[in-house]
Amino acid sequence: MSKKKYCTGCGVLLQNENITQEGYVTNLESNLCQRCFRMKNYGDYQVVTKSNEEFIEILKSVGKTKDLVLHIVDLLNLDKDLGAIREFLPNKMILVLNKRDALPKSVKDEKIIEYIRSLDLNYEDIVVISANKNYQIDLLMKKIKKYKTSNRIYVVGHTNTGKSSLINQMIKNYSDLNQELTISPLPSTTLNTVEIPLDQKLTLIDTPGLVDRENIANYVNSDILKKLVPKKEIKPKTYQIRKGQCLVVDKIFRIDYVEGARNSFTFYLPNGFKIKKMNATRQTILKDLAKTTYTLKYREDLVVNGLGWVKVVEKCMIDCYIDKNIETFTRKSLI
Ligand SMILES: Nc1nc2c(ncn2[C@@H]2O[C@H](COP(=O)(O)OP(=O)(O)OP(=O)(O)O)[C@@H](O)[C@H]2O)c(=O)[nH]1
Ligand SMILES: [Mg+2]
Repeated sequence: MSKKKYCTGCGVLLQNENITQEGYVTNLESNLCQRCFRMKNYGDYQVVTKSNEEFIEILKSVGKTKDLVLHIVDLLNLDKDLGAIREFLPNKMILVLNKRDALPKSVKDEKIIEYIRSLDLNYEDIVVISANKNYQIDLLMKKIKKYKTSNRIYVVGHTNTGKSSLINQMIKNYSDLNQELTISPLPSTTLNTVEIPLDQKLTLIDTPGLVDRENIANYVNSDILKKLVPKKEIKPKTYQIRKGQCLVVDKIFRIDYVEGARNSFTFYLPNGFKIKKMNATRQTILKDLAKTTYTLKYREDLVVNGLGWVKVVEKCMIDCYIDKNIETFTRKSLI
C-alpha cells in the first residue's frame, strides 16, 4: 500500500481518483493539489465549502497539546476574530494582530494594544505585525522563543487572517526551506494542518481558519472578495452628513441618516470601495436589503463584519441596509 501524501500548500490529502473532490492531482508524484497549483500559478480561485466542524475538531486536538499557540487576528476585523478561538484552546497563547500595514499610520500600535488589554483577555503577550511587510516578525520570533513550551508552535485563527502568510514570511526569514504555503483572498485556503520545521528547535504548524458565517466574505463574488483584502494603507474617508441624506458603499451597503444633528461619518474600508452621498428620499438603491436601525452614542463605530467600519462622531439614529446574512454591530470608537 502506498504511503499517504499531503499537499504542501494547503495540507489536503492528495488523491488521483476523483477530479471533483478536494486533493485531486493527475500524478501522485506532485506535491501540490490541483486547486493550490491553479491558485499559485493562475490566481484562479476555487471556493471550497467545508463544514466548520472539521476545523473545530482540529482546534480541539491542538487544545489537547501543551504547545504554545499563536492566535492570528486581522486588525480590520478585531472584535470578531478575537472571539470563538479561545474556548477550544486552554494553551499558552500569544495574540498576533496582523495586517498592520492596512491601518492608517497615524494609529499607534500602543493604542491598539491598550484597546485589547482593556478587554482583559487571557494572552501571554500581544504583538502587532504585518506578515506582508515583514513588520515586527523578529519581535514575534523573540516572544515565541520566550514563551514556547516545546518545539512545536501552532498557528490558529479565523480564515483569511494571514496565518499562512505569516508562516511563509518566517520560512523566508529563518529557514533554508523552499516550501511555500498557499495563500489567497478566499476563505478556507488552508484545508488541514501543515507542519513546517523551520529548524531542529522550532516547527510551525499551520491550521485551517475557522469560518465566521456572518462575515461578508461568504456572500460576495470574487471581484469584491479581492477588494476586501486591503493591499495598501486604508485612507479614511470622511463625509459631513445631515438628516435625510444617505451614504452608499458600492452595491453592498447603505446607511440612511434618520435622526440627529449635522454629523461626521468616517469610513475605514479597503480603498477599492466607492462611497456615494445622496438624498435618501429620492434614492431607492439597496432598500430591498435587510434593514437594521441603530441608535449611536457619541463616538461609536458601526462595524460591518469583514468589510470595515464607520466612525460616527455625534449621537444619532441611522438605518443600515445590507444582505441579511452579513452581521453589523456597534462598538466604542476604535480610532
Ligand atoms: N494587507 C495585508 N494583507 C495580508 C497580510 N497578511 C495576509 N494578508 C492577505 O490576507 C489574505 C489571506 O491570507 P492567508 O495567509 O491565505 O490567510 P489564512 O489565515 O492562512 O487563511 P485560511 O487558510 O483560509 O485560514 C491574502 O490575500 C493575503 O495576501 C498583511 O500583513 N497585510
Ligand atoms: Mg491559510
